[in-house]
Amino acid sequence: EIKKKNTFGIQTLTGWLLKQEQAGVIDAELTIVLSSISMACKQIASLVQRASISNLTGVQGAVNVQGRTRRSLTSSLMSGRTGIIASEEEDVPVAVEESYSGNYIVVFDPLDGSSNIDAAVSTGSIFGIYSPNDECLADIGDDNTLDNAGQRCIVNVCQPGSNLLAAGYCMYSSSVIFVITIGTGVFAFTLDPMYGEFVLTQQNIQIPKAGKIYSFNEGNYQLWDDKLKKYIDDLKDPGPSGKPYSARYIGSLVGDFHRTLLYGGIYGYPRDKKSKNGKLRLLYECAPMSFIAEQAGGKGSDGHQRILDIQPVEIHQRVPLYIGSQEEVEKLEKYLV
Ligand code: P6P
Repeated sequence: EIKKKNTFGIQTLTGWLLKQEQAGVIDAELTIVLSSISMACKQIASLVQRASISNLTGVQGAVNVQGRTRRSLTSSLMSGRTGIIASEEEDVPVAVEESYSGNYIVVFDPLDGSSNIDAAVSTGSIFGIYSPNDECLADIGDDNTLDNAGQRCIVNVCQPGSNLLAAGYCMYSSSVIFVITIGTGVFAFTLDPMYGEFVLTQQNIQIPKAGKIYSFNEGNYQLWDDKLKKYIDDLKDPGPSGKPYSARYIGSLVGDFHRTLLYGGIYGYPRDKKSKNGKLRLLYECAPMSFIAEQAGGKGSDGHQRILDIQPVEIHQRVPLYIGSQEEVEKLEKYLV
């Protein structure tokens, strides 16, 4: 008996987005924005995978790959229905020229962890999408950047993560995985190199409620405050189970987060004596990742409050980040009271 291969079981990202649009979860403009982001991520994936071949490694190489990924993501967004974009690479938000512009506000980090490129360690692009904001676009300066009159746009880009409509990342690793939430759970799509499409590989991902993996750069241990040191010391205590936590840290937020999303545990980038607010950016690193974490049943905290409740006051604002399994983040918060 010939087994019927269920060719209709494969769902591409494009097909999934169209289904969400048909179901009224997202509108046509947002579908276009998300499609253009996924297209840009495919381009970045090939850039990253060929970095050492096309001489994009080493300091100058890293600068080039950073520049090229930024241009690729920005230009792809330009062709989308985006109104304003704010990126780690731009000092101020950039307005998309009138002819292309839609209304959505997209914040992104084109290539997080890019210092890992030379060693071919996982890197990633992170994005978040906020609701349209018409009057904001009216203030845009002639050169498409937000001049002083455009301060309201800055304010409108600086929205709390609780306003996010969609968030996601693309991880460039042993496989290229596009993870997205539009507020209805977390979905993962793996790039099939055979035909260059992202195909649905995991749906409604749930972070394990607890996990004995902690992901911190302990090189900063001496700079941390005593309550945090006590928390880390206690994780190493084998305790009655006889098994301490395991440490896993690759120095790339997207790779460390994706492992935490699937295996459970906690990733942390604390404040320390040198960096009063830690290192990671609220708008285009911590908030999008926290939206994903919460949609998967986990938590994202600055140690005292929900990341998604923080009202950004500056585009490149930094905050401490503790993110992952609900029970692990809550345990950490108790130590920091
Ligand atoms: P450190 C990469 O530069 C990054 O922004 C995150 O991707 C990563 O988790 C963190 O910084 C690594 O920082 O200080 O441990 O090298």
